[in-house]
Amino acid sequence: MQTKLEGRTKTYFVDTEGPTTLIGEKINPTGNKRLLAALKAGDHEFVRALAVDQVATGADLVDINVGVPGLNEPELMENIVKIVSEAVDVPLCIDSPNFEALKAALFAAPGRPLINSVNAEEASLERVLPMVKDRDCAVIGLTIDEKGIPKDVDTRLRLAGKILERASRYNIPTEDVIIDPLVLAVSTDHEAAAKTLDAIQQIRAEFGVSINLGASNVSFGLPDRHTLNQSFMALAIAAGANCLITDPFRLCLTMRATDLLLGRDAFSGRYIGHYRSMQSRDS
Ligand code: THG
Repeated sequence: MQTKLEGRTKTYFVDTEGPTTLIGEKINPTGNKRLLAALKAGDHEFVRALAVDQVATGADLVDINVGVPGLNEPELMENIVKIVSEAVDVPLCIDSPNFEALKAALFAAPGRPLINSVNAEEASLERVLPMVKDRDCAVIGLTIDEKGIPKDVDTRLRLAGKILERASRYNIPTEDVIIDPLVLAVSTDHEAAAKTLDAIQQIRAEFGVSINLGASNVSFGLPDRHTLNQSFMALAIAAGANCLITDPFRLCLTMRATDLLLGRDAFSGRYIGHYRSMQSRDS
C-alpha cells in the first residue's frame, strides 16, 4: 500500500513494500533547550538549519512540533511551516494535538502533507478527519482513546479499525491513513515493546496499512537509550513498521542496515550511499 505525499517540489510515497520511511523528529522542543530558546527568541535560522541537516542526513519527511507552553501555537506553527517548506523540498509531517495549529499548518504547507495525528477519541475524529478530507492530505492515526494508550494488543487493533472505518465514512481512502500503535517505556512495563511488536504485526495483517512508530519512547528512564532505540528499531521494522519518527543523525544508518538485512536494499545501494555521504560530511 502506498501513501502519496508532496513537499514543495518532491513527491514521496510511504510504501509498505518499499524501504523504511524516516521522519526526522528534531524540530520538537520536548527536552531540547536550545530549540526551545530559539523558538522563544524567534531565531528561525536555528530551525531552518535543523530541517536542512535532517534532510541532508536522510530524512524523507520533516516532523514539525512547536508546542511550547505560553507561546501562540497556531501562529508559531504557521511561521515555522513556511520557513521549513522554503528550506527543504520534502513533505512535512504536522505534529500537534491542537486543532487550530493543525489548521494553520495545513493552510501554510505546500503540496500534500502528513497530519500527525488523529486518534480514536470522538473529539479528534470529528475535528481532524474533515480537515484531512478538505485539504486532500494524509494522516497518522494513533491507537489511543479517551482511556489513554491501551496496554493490550486487542484494543489497539480495535482502535485502528475504528479510525480506518471512520475515515472511510469521510471518503478518505485507507491508503491515506497510517496507523501508529504507539510504544510505552519498557522501564515501567517490561512487556511494552513486545506488545507493540505484536500490535504492528496484527494491524498490518488485518488492514494492510502502513505502520508508523515514534521509536524513542521505548527507552525512557533507562541508561544507554541509544542501544535500546537501535535494537527496537530493527525489531519494529522486521515486525512490519515501515515509517519511523526518529533522530536521523543517530539512527539513519541503523535503519539502512535493517532494510539491507531484510532484503530491501538491492546491491546495498542505500546503505553504502548513506555511509559515503556521512563520510564526506565529516571530512
Ligand atoms: N508517534 C507519533 N508522533 C510522535 C511520537 C509518536 N511525535 C512526538 C514523539 N512521539 C516523537 N518525537 C520525538 C522528538 C524528540 C524526542 C523524542 C521523540 C527526544 N528528544 C530528546 C530528549 O528528550 O532527550 C532531546 C533531543 C535533542 O536534544 O535534540 O527524545 O510516538 N505519531
